[in-house]
Amino acid sequence: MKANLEYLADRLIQEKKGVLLLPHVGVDGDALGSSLAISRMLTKLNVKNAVLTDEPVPDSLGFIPESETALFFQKDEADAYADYGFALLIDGHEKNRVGKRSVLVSERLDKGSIDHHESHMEMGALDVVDKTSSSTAELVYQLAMVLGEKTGLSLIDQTVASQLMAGIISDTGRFSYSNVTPLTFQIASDLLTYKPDIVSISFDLFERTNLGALRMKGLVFARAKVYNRGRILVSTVPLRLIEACDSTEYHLNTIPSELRNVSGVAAVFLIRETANPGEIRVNIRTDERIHAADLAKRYNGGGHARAAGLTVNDSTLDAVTAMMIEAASGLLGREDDE
Ligand SMILES: [Mn+2]
Repeated sequence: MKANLEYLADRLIQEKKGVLLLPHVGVDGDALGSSLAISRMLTKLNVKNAVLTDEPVPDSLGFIPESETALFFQKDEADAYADYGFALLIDGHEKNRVGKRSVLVSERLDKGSIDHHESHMEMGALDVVDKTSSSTAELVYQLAMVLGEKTGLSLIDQTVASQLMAGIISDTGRFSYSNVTPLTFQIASDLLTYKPDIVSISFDLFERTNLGALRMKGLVFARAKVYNRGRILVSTVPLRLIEACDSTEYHLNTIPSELRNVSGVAAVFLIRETANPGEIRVNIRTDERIHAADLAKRYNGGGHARAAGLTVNDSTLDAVTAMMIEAASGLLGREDDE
């Protein structure tokens, strides 16, 4: 990983035509904060760059400094980016995380990634992928150090520190998940010397809500059902419910972790209809009894050991629910086995 960090730093510094920064589809605090931090550092190094998202940046992430510089990519704009020389996938490294921006990447030989998700593909020299890292932001901090050594410039400032802290706080659940390591705290400790406003960052990521989102959460909790002697918990969300609450799918993002708090539960599934007919999105949270990313991988999804996700096409909430209960029961043992 360290060698790849060097290769990637060299590649970025030497890029003459520009770097496309591509956070994963369904952009979150880590993907966006990391992308914006790299963008700001590249700008300081006089390297042309653009952050392109697959969807409009959700309002809830608007607090991250310079989020207004991220561009919502439209397919008919592909020509505008044809002259860029390098594409960097951020907080994701597999093709299915690029979404409709794949038109920019597919024929492009020069690409790399910086990511901490579980990997199922062969890595190139420009892929900085470390699943032991709490967040991509943690890896971007290490990239900043290498870029700093190579150029003699200090690239971290209060803005970069805020962007990276947003990533770390987001992916560690405010330093409370099992992915936190001594290095996470060392990096956070250094970033704090630049005085990012971590009180606001934490509030914006985990507390701030609106009435629609609050109602949505209440309904998702009320609809939760347990299976397999309380070891599997499922809540399903029809699209009409999201619409009735005047909420957005994005507001569901912190709910799966809260569902996992139920005592005795080994696996949580939040299963929802998306705006695309027949498309069902599943968020998985587990404890040590089930490896979430391995389970998601069976359905072309992915993620981390305790948190993962997948998307099923041409299906229904009921069908996907039955499929998930069956899969998790297979891993946990049947109800009547013991
Ligand atoms: Mn992440």
